[in-house]
Formats: sequence, structure tokens, C-alpha cells
Amino acid sequence: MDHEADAHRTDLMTITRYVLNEQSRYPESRGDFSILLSHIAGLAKLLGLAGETNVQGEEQKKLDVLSNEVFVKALISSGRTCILVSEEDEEATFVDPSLRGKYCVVFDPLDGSSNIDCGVSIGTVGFYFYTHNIFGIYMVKDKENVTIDDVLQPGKNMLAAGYCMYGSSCMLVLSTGSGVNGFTLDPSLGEFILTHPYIKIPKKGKIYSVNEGNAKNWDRPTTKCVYLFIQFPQIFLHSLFFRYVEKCKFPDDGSSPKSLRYVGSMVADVHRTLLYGGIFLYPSDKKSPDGKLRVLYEVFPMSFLMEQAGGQSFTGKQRALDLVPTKIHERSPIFLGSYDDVEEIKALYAAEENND
Ligand code: AFP
Repeated sequence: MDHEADAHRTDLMTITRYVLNEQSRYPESRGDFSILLSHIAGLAKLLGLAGETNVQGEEQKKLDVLSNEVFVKALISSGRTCILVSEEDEEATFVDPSLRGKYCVVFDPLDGSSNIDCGVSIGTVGFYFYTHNIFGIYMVKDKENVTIDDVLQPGKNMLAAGYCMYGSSCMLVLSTGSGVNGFTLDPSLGEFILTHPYIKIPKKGKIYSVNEGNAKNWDRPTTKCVYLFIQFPQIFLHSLFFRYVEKCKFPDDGSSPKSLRYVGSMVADVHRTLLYGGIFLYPSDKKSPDGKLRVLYEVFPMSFLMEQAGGQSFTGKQRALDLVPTKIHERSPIFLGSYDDVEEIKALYAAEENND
């Protein structure tokens, strides 16, 4: 970016202008959603800048706790929220009725925190439900009597989803249900500028992204048929998932092997997948039978963005956005990314089901 030149430009699409433009598509809207999004962009800006200057290991460790406090306080004071669910808090926060608005906000304030000390990209993930019927998405019947069920909705009811990535640049990637747009923070302007309009994920990718160190735990339970296991151990030794990853490395159809990339911050891994194509996988395994990633603030927002960008997201059983969570910190296996790559995983699971 040419910062000096940008400082004099009046035609830059800032996040504020973008949000206001989006709002104008809904003449009946009162601007609450725009105000909430602007609050969130402001918070992301704050954390993005803080990340650059905070170099003390000890201080950075506290960043996830600090970012949670900043998010919770700012979202409550926006006056637009009624329930907040954060990865950092065991229980949901019910906003005091005097400050209550109509949105439920679910977020992980600092995802990938194990990467903080070595300066690798981390991020904030979150999504929001709309609670009046303006967009026809989802309505809380009684704003005064909100309950936890108001956030335990299937992901397809989401109004908007986004993440902010604090890396070599600070990027905010957002979808309000009409495509995905990426904004980069220009520190000299103190503004997020639209740099990646209408992001579309390539239909097929050349990268797979998974923690292969878990491979030992991917093996399928062998209790199904002890006789067969003794006779043909190779059939059982490697789970479907193990075989999928082997195929990425040793394709049997003459295609080139896929490259492996894995950061260990979902935001960074999904961001790369969105821009370059490919597949991000976190399956269930013996150690984590329900997978590791959290439905509300990891699986749902990233699945929403993937679908909006033309990709897919699958749990191993169903479309991820069709999941109906039963508790706020529920986990799920997840396979998301380029349409064709996820299609391949779905076909494998379907074939396995037919063999059962
Ligand atoms: P942390 O916030 O504890 O670093 O966890 C990050 C995360 O939830 C997600 O961002 C990563 O994709 C995933 O966990 C990495 O998990 P593994 O370390 O098991 O690969």
C-alpha cells in the first residue's frame, strides 16, 4: 500500500463505508447491525495494533484474557447485544436488560493462542445472530426473556460471520450473507480498507492442512469383527481419514501430490485455504472423539465464510451449517475448503457408510 498517497484518497472503500453501503440495501434497518459491526472492526483494529507492539512473552500470554475482557466490555457497551458466548468463559454472559440489544454474539477472542509466543498469526473468530426479522434470518421471540436456546441455533441461521487475522498484516474477513470481503488494516490511516473484494475459493486446491501428528489416533476401532481383523489387519489398520491423507501424498490417479501446510491457528489455516484453495481438516480421533474445534465460534463462522466463497464444509456426517448445537462449547469434526476437495471427502464417507 502507498500509505502517503492513500491518506489523500477519498475513494477508498473503508469498512465503515462498506457497512453503511450494506445497510442501505435494507431501508427498513435502523443501523444497529452497522453499529455493532463497526464496534467489532474497532476492536479488531485495537488488537491488531496491540499485537505489533506487545513483544514480552509474559504480557503476550495474557493477551487472550485481555482480549476477552476488551471484547466483552465493548460489546456490552455497544448496547446492541443480549447474549455473549466467548471461548474464554465457561458460561454465557446475559447482558443486563438496561443495556440489552437484539444480537447474540459468539466469539473466540484470540484463536491460536499457543502461537502467540513465537509471533505466528493468530486471530479472532466470531459470528452474530440477528434477532428481529428484518433480514428474515432469525428472531428471538422476546428480547426481554432471552435464553441460552437463542444461541443454540443451527449455523445456517447466521446473519454474518467473520474473522480477524493478526499476522504480517491485520486482516478482517467478513460476510453478511452476500459474498465474502477482505479488509486490510492500514495503520497510517487507522482504517480497514477493502483489499480483497468478493473472495472466491478455487474450485479445487493443491494444499491439504491437518495436524498429521495425530495420525496414530486416526486408526479406526477394530472391535467390529475380530476374526476379519486377525485375517486382514491392513483393512482395519488405517481409518478412512488416514487413507485420505495417504492419497493426498501418493495419489493413485496420476495427479500431483498435494502440499501440506499447517499453522495450528485455525484463522491462519482457513485464511490460506480461502485464498489459495485446498482443504482444512480436523477429524475426530481416539483422543478427541468429537473432534477438537468448537461448533459455535470456530466451525460455524468458518463454514459460513467457506460456503459464501463457493466452498463447502462437512462434519463427516452432514453439512456443518445444519448442525444444531446442544451446548455452547460443543465440538465437531470438520472438513472445509474447495468445493471439489470436500466433495471427495464426502464421497469417501458415503462409501464407508455403505460398507458398514
Ligand atoms: P489454541 O488457541 O489453544 O492454540 O488452539 C487453536 C485451535 O483451537 C485452532 O485455532 C487450531 O486449528 C487448532 O486448535 C490446532 O489444534 P492442534 O494443536 O491440535 O493441531
